[in-house]
Amino acid sequence: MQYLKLLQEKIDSRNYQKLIQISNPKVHQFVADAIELCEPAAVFVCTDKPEDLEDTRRRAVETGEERPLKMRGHTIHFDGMEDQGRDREVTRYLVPKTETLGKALNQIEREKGLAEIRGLLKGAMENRTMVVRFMTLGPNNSQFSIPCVECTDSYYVSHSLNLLYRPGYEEFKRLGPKAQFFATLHSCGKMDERMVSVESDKKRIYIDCITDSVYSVNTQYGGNTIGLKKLALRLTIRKADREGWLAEHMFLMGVYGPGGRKTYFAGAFPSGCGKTSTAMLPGETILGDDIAYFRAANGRCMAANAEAGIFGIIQNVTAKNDPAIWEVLTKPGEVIFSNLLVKDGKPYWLGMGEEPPADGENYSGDWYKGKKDTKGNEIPLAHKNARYTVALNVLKNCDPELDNPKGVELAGVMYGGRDAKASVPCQQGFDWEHGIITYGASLETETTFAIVGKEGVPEINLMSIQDFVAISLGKYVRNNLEFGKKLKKPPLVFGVNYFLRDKDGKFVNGVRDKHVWVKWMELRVHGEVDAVPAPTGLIPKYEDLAVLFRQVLDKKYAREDYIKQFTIRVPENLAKIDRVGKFHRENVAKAPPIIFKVLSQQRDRLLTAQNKHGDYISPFDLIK
Ligand code: SPV
Ligand code: MN
Repeated sequence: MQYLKLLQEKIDSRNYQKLIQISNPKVHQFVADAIELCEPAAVFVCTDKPEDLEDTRRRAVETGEERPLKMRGHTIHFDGMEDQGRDREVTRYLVPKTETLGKALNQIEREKGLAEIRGLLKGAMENRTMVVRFMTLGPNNSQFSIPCVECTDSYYVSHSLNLLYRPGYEEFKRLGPKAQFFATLHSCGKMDERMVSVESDKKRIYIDCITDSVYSVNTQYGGNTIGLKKLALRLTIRKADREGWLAEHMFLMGVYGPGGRKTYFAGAFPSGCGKTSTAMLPGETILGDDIAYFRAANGRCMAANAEAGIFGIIQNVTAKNDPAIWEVLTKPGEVIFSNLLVKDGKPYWLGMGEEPPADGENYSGDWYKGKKDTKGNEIPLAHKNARYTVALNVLKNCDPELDNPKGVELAGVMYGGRDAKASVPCQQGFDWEHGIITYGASLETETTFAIVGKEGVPEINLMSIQDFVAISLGKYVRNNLEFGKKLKKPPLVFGVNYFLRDKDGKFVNGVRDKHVWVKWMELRVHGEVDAVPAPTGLIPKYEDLAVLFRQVLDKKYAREDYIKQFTIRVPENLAKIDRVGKFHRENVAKAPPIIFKVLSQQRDRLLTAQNKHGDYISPFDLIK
């Protein structure tokens, strides 16, 4: 066969032997095509063996894509100035001429897109080694497991895969010739002497749903290049849609309750809305911080983390608020830092609670306070999206069920937006449908403040997953609604909002209050506290919160605080329903009619309550 001949010719015999031990002809074809297209100088097939993983670690430093820091095991990687985050503009679905995915999704005609991106990848790995990686999404030997292969010319990407995913070489061998898998082909493209991709105008990330593969070129930022992260999530959502389960942009955590019992929750928050800080609440356990899979098994909702590590935002990580991750970031062990400031081999980031140096090296090269970019804007010492990459199991609070092939039973789901005006800090949906629609499908965040003190413009980010939904948004919501019907006892659905402000623009909650909400949810799951029916959901009772504030935060909880936080703001909630309804009517192709029905029932409840109690309803007026 032609492709086997090519593999034999282009790969040295040791690596060729490693490759053909996987008996899947589609894998061979994918690798052969990658070699033919990208023309690497050598090919390294990385197995699950410690010496192969070590080789990746070492080469990431030797090539200069990472540099060692003072602390043993710590390295720094820089992405280009124009490559500091996921790039929505140039991330496109390849869609056949006769089809469309609806106007909310960025797409390009498949043949045209393929020609463009393959053109950019032609010869892109010249003088470099192509690494072939086999990994899995979800725990191994499990219904959740999805095999993935990635060919990349970046040892930084390969090193990140070591930390973020489960090894898959042995899985591919075990699965034999017929296994279905996701494939990613990535090249950094042209790099400068700092080993940073330079042709950012030619950055492209194209997703081919027909062949379950992704092409990525002229970029290094993890969210654009680590195929198993957000690139595979898009393919997974389609697979889950075909197979009747859910792939979600959610953390997973264990919450302790009375007597030491542990209850599992998932949570979806758009970036900057408190996702990681919730998943890492001190004293609880973390099972995942980004991508969760849900499957119905005998009427129970079982959940697993697609990943095995964290690619986390480092801004504002402090010793006081984030003790578990702080310890990992300041002790010897394997950590990749990216896009922060380094001075004398020590990393510095924004909001770390330490005085930073006035110069050093960062993603712009040599940096000094006051340095400007080409547009005249001041370059901060570290990027706001600077990250750390670590394996989850190095965290003291890592949940022991991380690799359980059955997953964990999920008892609750929370959706958290950034809403200055309307939503109370914590409430429970009346049922699965009401929660999914009025919290998940209504999730709003805010655009950045243009003028200090002025509130941002609300922006809907449906279930915090809008960027990754590769089916129509309406179908995606419907799948969530239908999923609940497969469960004997669907997880309770909660809406949280850490960003409610009073009329003077001050936040009505402290940053640690979220811990109380989570503990309240745990008690609700076990039926151990009552709730007050409000027009927008079931809200906590003052007495229960007073006990929890004392227990969890050792704080006295005043009635006035409760009133301020849990007053139902009718006009603001009505306005929110209008925005959400408009969004679904205009942007959600095939929106299920039930969305409009549930929103309209919510409006009726608000209007009835308004007639009786006025525009601003104290929670105490609702207890009757
Ligand atoms: C996010 O932006 O939602 C992330 C980081 O989790 S990225 O890998 O860039 O998607
Ligand atoms: Mn994410």
